[in-house]
Amino acid sequence: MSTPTPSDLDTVKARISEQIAASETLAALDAVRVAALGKKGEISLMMRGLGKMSADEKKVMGPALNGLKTELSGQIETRKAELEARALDAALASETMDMSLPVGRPTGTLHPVSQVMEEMAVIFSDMGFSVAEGPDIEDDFHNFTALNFPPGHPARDMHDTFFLNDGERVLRTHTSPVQIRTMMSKSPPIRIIAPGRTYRSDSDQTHTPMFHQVEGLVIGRDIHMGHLKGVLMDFVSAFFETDVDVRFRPHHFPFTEPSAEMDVRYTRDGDSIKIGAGDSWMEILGCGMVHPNVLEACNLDPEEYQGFAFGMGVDRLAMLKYGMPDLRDMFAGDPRWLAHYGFSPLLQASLESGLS
Ligand code: 2U9
Repeated sequence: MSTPTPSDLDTVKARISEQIAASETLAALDAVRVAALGKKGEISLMMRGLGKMSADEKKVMGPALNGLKTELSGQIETRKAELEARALDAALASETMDMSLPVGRPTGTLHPVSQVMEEMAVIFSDMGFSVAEGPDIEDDFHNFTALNFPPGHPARDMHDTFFLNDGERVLRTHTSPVQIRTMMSKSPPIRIIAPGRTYRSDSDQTHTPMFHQVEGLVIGRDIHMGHLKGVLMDFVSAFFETDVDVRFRPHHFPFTEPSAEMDVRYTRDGDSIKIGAGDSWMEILGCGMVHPNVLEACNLDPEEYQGFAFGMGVDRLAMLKYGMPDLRDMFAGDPRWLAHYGFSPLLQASLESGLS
């Protein structure tokens, strides 16, 4: 091989530059790089030839070869960046996902218990109530003592109440401790409902050890039984979405005095039950004026403040409204039952558009 001259390098540079520009893929570009600048590449071999040159030749060709190497490396990097950007653009174009497209028909449904709790919250918010919540694990004071359950009352019994292993704490047997906590932390006027899970050691055709309640509490000045009747009569008619005839029967609860149960008129229509009118009465909730001892336990003066409270079982009301025959199916988690009795999670219950 004759000793190359700087003008030979111009020819080499033009040829390799053309190959770089003509490379359409990263693999083709890398092949050009290896053939020119790799260990046994054309430029590398020419650099190795420097050793055999005269001192004068070296002085000219040394810097010329280094310059060529730097120049070609730069061209290869530039082309590589171009090809990588082009590959990214192509991938972005072919792999795009339109996040605004609808997902199709949702397969999950809202459990009837959730739906009914939602409906109750809508009805009571319209009457100025807000929703309050509290812990499922309670202490004796909030679950029993503050609610005027005397020591030794049967409801405190091991047979009815789930105790934690410490023998102190309990799974709340009603949501009433939420109202106790509210009365102790806020001042009247109070208007709340307390929906949630409750627990009693009871299991048969009409009882599950976990069940759902919605309770309500109103505390203010000059609150009386008339307010209680008005709120509850309006509630049942809104809930069953029809005029409902009701009656109040005297009853007893430790936490209210006087206490009552409210019945609704109903009739049977074949297998189904029609609420509103008819010759039969069905009990659907308990209620009463908050007992003075309960107000005092929460540091409220019964001479200054009065209130009414009510409580109802959500699971039974859901069965009544939506015609579910068996309580235990509610918590079996069978997807076929949920597909049949469940509600669309996209439709919000509202008084304007209808509750269900
Ligand atoms: C406070 C004061 C009073 C809540 C009330 C009832 C009547 C009632 C039952 C209905 C069916 C429970 O789910 S059920 O078994 N509840 O009849 N609950 S008055 O009274 C209160 C609550 C809190 C501070």
